[in-house]
Amino acid sequence: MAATAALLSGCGSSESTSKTPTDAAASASPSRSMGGMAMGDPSATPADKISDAEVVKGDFQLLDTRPPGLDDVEGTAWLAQSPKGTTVTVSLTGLKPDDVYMAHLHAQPCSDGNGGEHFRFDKGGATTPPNEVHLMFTADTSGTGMTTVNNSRKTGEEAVAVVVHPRDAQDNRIACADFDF
Ligand SMILES: [Cu+2]
Repeated sequence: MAATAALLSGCGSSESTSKTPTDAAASASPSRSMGGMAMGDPSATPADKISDAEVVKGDFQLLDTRPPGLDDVEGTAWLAQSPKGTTVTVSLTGLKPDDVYMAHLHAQPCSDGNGGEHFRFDKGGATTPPNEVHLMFTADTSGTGMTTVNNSRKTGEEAVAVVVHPRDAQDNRIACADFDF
């Protein structure tokens, strides 16, 4: 009888809390555990090394909306789609040492509104991962930054570009890369 009661009460209470949004916690504290799960892991297998994948890439081009001091930013983004979903890797140099950056998959080409809106799997859905693809990373002391993120769904050809921003000033788009589908 005691076991039955525990089972019944456990059923209702633990399930209902498992989908709590984590975005607020993630931006308040850039901890490894959050970033590793939802917004990238620098040690993950990069997109251009995923087996059984279709891989496209793009070179970052500077945008006029970039903040001062970022005129030498360059780099590459890769997007791999495999039976496991989508993997995105960004690799950049010329960033400000130790600064934190955010990159997203965007839904329009770089020439169209600097990438336009964020790509979303469900158009009317959440503006946070995993419904969007975000990559947060910190530049090292030489201004180099890279990371990789995985998503279990395939973007198809709808996520056409990656835009990188300073994490704390996301209106200031630094650079954009168009994928070569
Ligand atoms: Cu963005």
